[in-house]
Amino acid sequence: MTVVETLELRARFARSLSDLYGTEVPAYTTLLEVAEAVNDELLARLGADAERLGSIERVTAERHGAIRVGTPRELAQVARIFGALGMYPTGFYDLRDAAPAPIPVVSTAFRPHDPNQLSRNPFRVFVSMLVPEDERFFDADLSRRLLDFLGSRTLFPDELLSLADTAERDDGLEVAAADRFLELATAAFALSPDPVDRDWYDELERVSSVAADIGGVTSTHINHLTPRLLDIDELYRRMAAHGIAMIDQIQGPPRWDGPDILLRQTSFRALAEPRLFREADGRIVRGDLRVRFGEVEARGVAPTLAGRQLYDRMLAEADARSRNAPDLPRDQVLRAVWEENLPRTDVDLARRDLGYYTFAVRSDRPEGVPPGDLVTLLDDGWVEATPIVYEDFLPRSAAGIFASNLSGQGSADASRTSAPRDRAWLAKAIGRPVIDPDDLYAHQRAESLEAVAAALGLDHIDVVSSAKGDTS
Ligand code: OOG
Ligand code: NI
Repeated sequence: MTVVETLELRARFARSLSDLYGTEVPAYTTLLEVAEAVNDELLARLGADAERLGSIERVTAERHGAIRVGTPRELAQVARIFGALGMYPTGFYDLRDAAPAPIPVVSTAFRPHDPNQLSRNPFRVFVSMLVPEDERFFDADLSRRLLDFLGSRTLFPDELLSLADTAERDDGLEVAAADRFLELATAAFALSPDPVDRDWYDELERVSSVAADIGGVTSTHINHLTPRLLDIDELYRRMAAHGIAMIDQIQGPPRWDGPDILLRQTSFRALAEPRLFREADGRIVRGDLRVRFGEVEARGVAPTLAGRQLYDRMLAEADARSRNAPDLPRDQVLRAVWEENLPRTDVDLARRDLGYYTFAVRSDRPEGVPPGDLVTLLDDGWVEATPIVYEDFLPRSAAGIFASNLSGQGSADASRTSAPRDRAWLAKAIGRPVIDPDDLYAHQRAESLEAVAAALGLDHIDVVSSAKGDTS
């Protein structure tokens, strides 16, 4: 019996979703063409340096998707479908107190964990779940009606879920079952032709257009699919020439001449898409909704917790400077802060334990007794560092992307009680572990250091140097 393995299922699903989305949103196809041209040109110009954070094959196929669901029951079903594709809930993002606009959702990302799987196909999906119990957004009456509505709809057919369970159990599916699974899974994320109940949708939209997009319709859909760029600034410039209006700025870190960390993202505004509506008097009419947008991203080095804290401090510093000098371009303010605070080389990011790297023994290492700490091993040319790519998301960018595509401001009453949610709550609600991404990066680094230690005959390598009193 021929089996389509998990990796191939994931790669085929990513392609099939991309094909579907391209037929639904033609601007996405333009985006892909421009993205591929920009990546190829950068590769031609920089050669191997362009592949520092992933091979061109990986980057060309790389996408993240975003979908939105209503309840833990629906999220648990999503987890079964992505489980079949080797994608697991990773990280917890609470967008409910996000600036510039709160969104009544909490989110996690489904993605592969194993570095080898990531390098072969890193498809990931950011999945947001509504919190109808949050009184800051929904009063008791609306909350109850929303929960009833969500409780009575079916997003995923039983056949799809049962194929997903088989695939997850067996690490793949037999050929015909794989075809059927991919067909059903793709169809589950297509835009539905069902009419949208106008009054219900509008009522939710007054609270939040994301709430309306989730709870105002009877199905879910892929909201966007994001290709990865090697040069996001160049894409930003070129999209205007294709007549596609981008949001005001690139979210996240600035362009600068040191190593990129985390994630830089930008998007084009949601396009009006034709939808059918059911009016209060029962008439079915044509109209449109603007909820789906296009997004691109560039990925950098995964920061350690210390690096992440530094990132948060640098953003706060940039915000303070922007308040004092509102006319300065944001990118320029950020770049100045980056230049003052962040090391300019990978080796320095690794030495100061701000970024995650894997390490390998150099073929031209010195003779003699190797030192027992990482900083000296790097400084004295024993080991080399390879960046670990940031595979996750950034809540502040996510909030910026959400907000720049909202049709209205929505309404939230901050004085009312929120419903507490965190990673542990989410894991319990969906009956699966939700992994802390930092554990994955730390584990990958630790494994590489163990291999280095074994090769050099050391029992242990200290990540932070005590030898040279290095505090630079
Ligand atoms: C998700 C927004 C977040 C990202 O890349 O940070 C996101 C959504 O619009 O549902 O996709
Ligand atoms: Ni996105």
